[in-house]
Amino acid sequence: MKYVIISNRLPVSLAGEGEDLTLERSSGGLATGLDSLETATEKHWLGWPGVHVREASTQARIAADLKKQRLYPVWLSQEQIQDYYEGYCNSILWPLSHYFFSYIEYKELYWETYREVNGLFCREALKIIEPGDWVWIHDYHLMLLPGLIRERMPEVGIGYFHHIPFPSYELFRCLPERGEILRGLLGADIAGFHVHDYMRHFISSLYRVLNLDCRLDEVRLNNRVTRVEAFPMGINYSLYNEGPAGPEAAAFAEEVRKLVGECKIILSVDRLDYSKGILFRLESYAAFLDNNPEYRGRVTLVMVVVPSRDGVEKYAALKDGIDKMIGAINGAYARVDWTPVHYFYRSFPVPALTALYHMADIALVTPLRDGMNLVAKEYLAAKGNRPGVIILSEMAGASVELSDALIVNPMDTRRMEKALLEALTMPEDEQMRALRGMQRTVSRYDVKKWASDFFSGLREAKARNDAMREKFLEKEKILHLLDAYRLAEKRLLLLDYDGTLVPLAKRPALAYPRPPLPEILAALAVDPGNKIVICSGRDRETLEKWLGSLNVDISAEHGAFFRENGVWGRVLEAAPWDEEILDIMEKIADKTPRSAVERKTTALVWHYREVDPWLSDLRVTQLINALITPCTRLGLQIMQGNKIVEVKQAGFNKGTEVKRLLAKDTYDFYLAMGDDTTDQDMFAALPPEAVSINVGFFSDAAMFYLPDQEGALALLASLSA
Ligand code: GDG
Repeated sequence: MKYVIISNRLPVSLAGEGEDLTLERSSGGLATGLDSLETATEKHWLGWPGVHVREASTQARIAADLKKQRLYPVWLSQEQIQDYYEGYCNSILWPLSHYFFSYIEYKELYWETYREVNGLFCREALKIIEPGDWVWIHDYHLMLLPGLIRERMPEVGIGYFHHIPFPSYELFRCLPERGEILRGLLGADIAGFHVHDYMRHFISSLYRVLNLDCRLDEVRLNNRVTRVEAFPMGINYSLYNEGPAGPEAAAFAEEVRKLVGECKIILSVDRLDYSKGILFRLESYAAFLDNNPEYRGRVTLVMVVVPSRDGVEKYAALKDGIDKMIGAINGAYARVDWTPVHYFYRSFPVPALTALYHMADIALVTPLRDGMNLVAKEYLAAKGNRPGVIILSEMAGASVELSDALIVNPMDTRRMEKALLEALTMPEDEQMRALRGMQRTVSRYDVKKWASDFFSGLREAKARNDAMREKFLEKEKILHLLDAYRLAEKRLLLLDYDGTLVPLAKRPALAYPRPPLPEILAALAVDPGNKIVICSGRDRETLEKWLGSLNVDISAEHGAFFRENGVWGRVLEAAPWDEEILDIMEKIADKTPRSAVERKTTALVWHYREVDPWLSDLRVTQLINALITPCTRLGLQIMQGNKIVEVKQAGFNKGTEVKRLLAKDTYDFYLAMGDDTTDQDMFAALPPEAVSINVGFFSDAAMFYLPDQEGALALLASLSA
């Protein structure tokens, strides 16, 4: 067993050139987090090394070197780098996910190459993944990969983590490939996001694009579940916390102090990216200098911009804009003894970066959108016991945890300007109080905890999928069941109607029986050893009309009424419906298009199968809230089923019907099939040896499950043959 990490980039950096090119391992946050996982387990990492290498001999030499460190390169061609990485990833998915819709440059070729490269990653991955391994796929570059690996290795544990925001459905729906992307992600046992907002957007896309049902944090597709969860990524806390004490950091700090003199330092650190809000930040700093002349010469902005994605046109234009704006600010406000903005368009070694963090009086972290933003957390760790203030964008995932920061809207330059003043005048003890609280959070939920929490989630999710596979009624188990059926002499067959004998229909009236169902039931009924009971929540009249001519017994309205040998009996007396309850239900139906109220003798049902999921969620909550008081007063039960809310008289359900039947007779074979929550009562009331089958999905109460209604009918057909 080993861990196989797959990300677009391998954690390596480049040294040398041409024939002498070598790749050295770099230890980013992710690598540190993974290193901390059970050291006994091997960790293997697959990804693009970040460079184009044409010569096969150089590729082979580098691959051999990397392999010693359990790193495996996926070599991309120049075209693939351009159309997959710079194209689909960074000119479509990135701007879309960061709400820069107009920056999208859509080309079909980009998508084709994205698919091709995901396929290439899959082929390379399959060379190293073995059964029993744990696969962890990272980020938006590889969203098809979980599904591709799942197709070839149905039982392997796969986790996926999304490092950037998952956009709102209204944006995500614009992607022509939205369905394929979502299905790709659902190949994972668990899909992780930084914060719950992205989970919410992902789940709403699943509802609306794939029409899938999510139950709390689980979504079901193809007889498997994918768990959806938030895992806010942390940092290597000790690296940043201890960094400023090192000699390299101290020497760098001295140089910086010489450069800025006594000025208070406002620090800004980002990769070059339009999502980071650098221009708005500069604008608010300029406004601050303009409106607060007393701070000129007393503060300075140290701006680090790390070169990134320079192959994408928008980035080159942004770089130009930043250069010009900094030029304009320095041109307008600089004095011979003071520079308003110290600008570094480069990357610093980690010790230097930690020194900057430690010295900075204010960290100005104001992305327009950011999945998490680790700079904010690194700043807090590096501050140690020194006061400092963090001004943080509400659009960064980090703002969910770091609520003690000065939270700003990064487009509100006026608010940012005020926040700068607030930070500069904040008493030190207040700064320390806020820092301490946030440091506690960041040190506790560090990158190790993040990685280990993710793996715990993955293990649980996989265990659930394994348990489900166990319950799947596959061919061999069906043959076994047929044998037991044939050997038995006296059998009780309990069959739910909707969703089990007939497919669920848009409207209840459309689910009438059609061939071959009547023929199958008739054939089963011919056997004198069979007692067949159709156990439904439907009313007597409909069941009588649809099934009355067959030689089967019927239980209607969840066991309130029963038909035995053609004669109807009842468990309780019907009472007229309470006006208040009727009124509540009808009002909800009136204001919810495509929903309807069904009146039965012992139950009132609100059906909402065709209603938009967001609206139905709202209405279900409203309806249940409104029903609780009158139902409690009248002793009525509120039940939620498959796209229904039902109010019924208490004291009976499909389970009580089973008990009534068992009290009257004994059998040597029991079979129950159903698909809804109400059928779980029926399963639970049966003797332990009974064969209970949940249709549609795995259920804890049933012994087996069949994935669909067609399978359920086919099973009955085999029994009747
Ligand atoms: C993506 C998501 C999410 C910066 N300057 C230097 C330097 N850095 C390092 C920082 C930090 C990293 O770069 C930047 O991480 P962020 O989280 O801020 O942003 P992205 O690169 O956009 O990362 C983001 C992240 O994935 C993780 O899931 O938080 O939202 O967009 O670690 O320290 N490192 C060095 N010198 C520098 O000058 N050595």
